[in-house]
Amino acid sequence: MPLIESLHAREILDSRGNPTLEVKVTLSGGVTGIASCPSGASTGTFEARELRDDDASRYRGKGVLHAVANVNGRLAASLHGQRVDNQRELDALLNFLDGTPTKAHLGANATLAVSLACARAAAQYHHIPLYLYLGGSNAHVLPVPMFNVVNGGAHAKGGTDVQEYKIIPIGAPTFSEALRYGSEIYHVLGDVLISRGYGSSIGDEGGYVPGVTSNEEVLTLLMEAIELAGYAAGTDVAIGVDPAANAFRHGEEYLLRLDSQTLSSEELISYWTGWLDRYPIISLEDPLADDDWAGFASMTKSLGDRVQIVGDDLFVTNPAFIRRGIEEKCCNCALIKPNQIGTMTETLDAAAIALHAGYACMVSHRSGETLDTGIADLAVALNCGQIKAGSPIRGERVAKYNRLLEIEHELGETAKYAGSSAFRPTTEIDAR
Ligand code: 2PG
Ligand code: MG
Repeated sequence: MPLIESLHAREILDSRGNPTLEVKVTLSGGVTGIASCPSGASTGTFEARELRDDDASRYRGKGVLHAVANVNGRLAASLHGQRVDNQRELDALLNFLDGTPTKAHLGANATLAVSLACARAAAQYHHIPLYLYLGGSNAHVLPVPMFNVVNGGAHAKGGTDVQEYKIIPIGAPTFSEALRYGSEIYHVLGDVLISRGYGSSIGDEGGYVPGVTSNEEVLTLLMEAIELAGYAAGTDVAIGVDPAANAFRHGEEYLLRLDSQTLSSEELISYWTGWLDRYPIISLEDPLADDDWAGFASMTKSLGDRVQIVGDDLFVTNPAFIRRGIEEKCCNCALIKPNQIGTMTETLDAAAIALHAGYACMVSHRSGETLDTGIADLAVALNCGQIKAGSPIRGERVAKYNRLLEIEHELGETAKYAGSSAFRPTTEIDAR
């Protein structure tokens, strides 16, 4: 039986140079599993709590030594001798030991790193890849990668109000070809920006931060780069946007600084509708703030059969919030970020609830990342067909895409690239 012998956590740095945890679990026979936890900048109000030391004398308060101590102390003692390959039971134990609804006591950064490290060790013990361990023997769908090629909002100070502009190679025949499309367009876009005198500075997720004069201008630049690279916008490559609207919500209104516009929730919906009319946008994430459930419902009703509306800050990968979304018919896609909820079991539950109701799911990285590739395996495990992991540059971003190349190779003939079939805009949410 694969029993946990020891757990050991260390403080490491993420891609923004802030501390996070890496956890190693060792089984009695010597098999190990290692995992680390990412960190967001534009976080949803109700995300599970990331435990930071708040000790200003280290890392400007962002140290994670308390979370590390929680793993090396209480969790190591409690998990010693437990079966590693019963993920549900292990994660239930983590929740029990934490005792809060938000993992505020142990820290979701501690629990997620432990949960994922255990899943890796279990997969390793059984000699199967992580995506098969998490997803079962039918895991075979390679997700459509959404490349965040222009960064703004909380990921690029002084950039656009809109946080993410993504290119989505829906028309590629395979994942590896999709990656090639993305890389080529990324570099052509860089040339276009330089030719306009926009510079080539880079944001947290590897996207450019051009000095445009409106939020919409980026879309015209993307269209140009897609076509210049030799692809058809809309059929080969579509566009996705994550405004992350919490960041520009002020009181009851939304302030688009770059456009010098202050809009109500209804006016902002019209603003996005204009974009849908003019550009091949197939995915729109957090178009409204995360307390605007009524706005999301109204938008899903009017636009849900035209575009994928993604709940990120709205749902925070939390089964309870996704259930509320289903009840109130908000969105038709759930973003899936393991560290928003803090265990692999709850992540899998959140996705299962969404998929069962007819929602699409998009697995996602965070803006502060590590070299951990767990989300690549998770996307294949879910057969959900969508992943966003940033631009096709920077080690912590390409690690996920390169892991997907490896999985594609491993699956061989049985690998199926999701392509446009992964995007099923609908207003038909099943509220059973
Ligand atoms: C988002 C994410 C990832 P962050 O809003 O979708 O791109 O950003 O990790 O900063 O929350
Ligand atoms: Mg988001």
